[in-house]
Amino acid sequence: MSTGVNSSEQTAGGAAADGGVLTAIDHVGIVVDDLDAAVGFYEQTFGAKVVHRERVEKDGVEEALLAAGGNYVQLLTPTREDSAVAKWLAKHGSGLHHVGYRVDSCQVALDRAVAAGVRALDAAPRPGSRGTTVAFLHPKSAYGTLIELVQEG
Ligand code: CMX
Ligand code: CO
Repeated sequence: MSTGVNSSEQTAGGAAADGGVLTAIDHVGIVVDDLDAAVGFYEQTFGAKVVHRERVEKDGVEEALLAAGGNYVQLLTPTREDSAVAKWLAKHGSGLHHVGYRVDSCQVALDRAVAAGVRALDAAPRPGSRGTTVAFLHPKSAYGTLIELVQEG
């Protein structure tokens, strides 16, 4: 998979050459009230293709991932009333929910953020969808953006 426009500035291992831990935007997470309708919108409007679909029980969501170059659009809908996404949908309606940044090591990126004073929602990296390892950072300590750190594998 392409690592995006900055790939020439990255090492073979994908680490940012400047020592930073963000290697690409992995995905944008968009919460919707009707997953099939939202998938249809991306397919019909942009010819986008669904590359993965999964229920993530821990997060109480069903997701559809659509390819956008080497990156993804992650459409999410709640599968249970008490999930974070259900709460968010009830309050805001459909819309942009979080940004997933790709990192080489979720643990390294999480440790660095916590050391910098950012509030982590996950004490340790945990399984995400499609076999990724992820950790979330609280939007209130990240300029109003829910941040997901995403490590392949
Ligand atoms: N983006 C920006 N701000 C957000 C937010 C979001 N996605 N979600 C909540 N907030 C803000 C709220 O607006 C609220 O701000 P105010 O106090 O100013 O009103 C504050 O954070 C608290 O929000 P809340 O509605 O009381 O919600 P909770 O504190 O119960 O939960 C959060 C918020 C971020 C801790 C919770 O949503 C969470 O744990 N999220 C991470 C897990 C997740 O979202 N999983 C689904 C994604 C799965 C995937 O990508 O694979
Ligand atoms: Co996500």
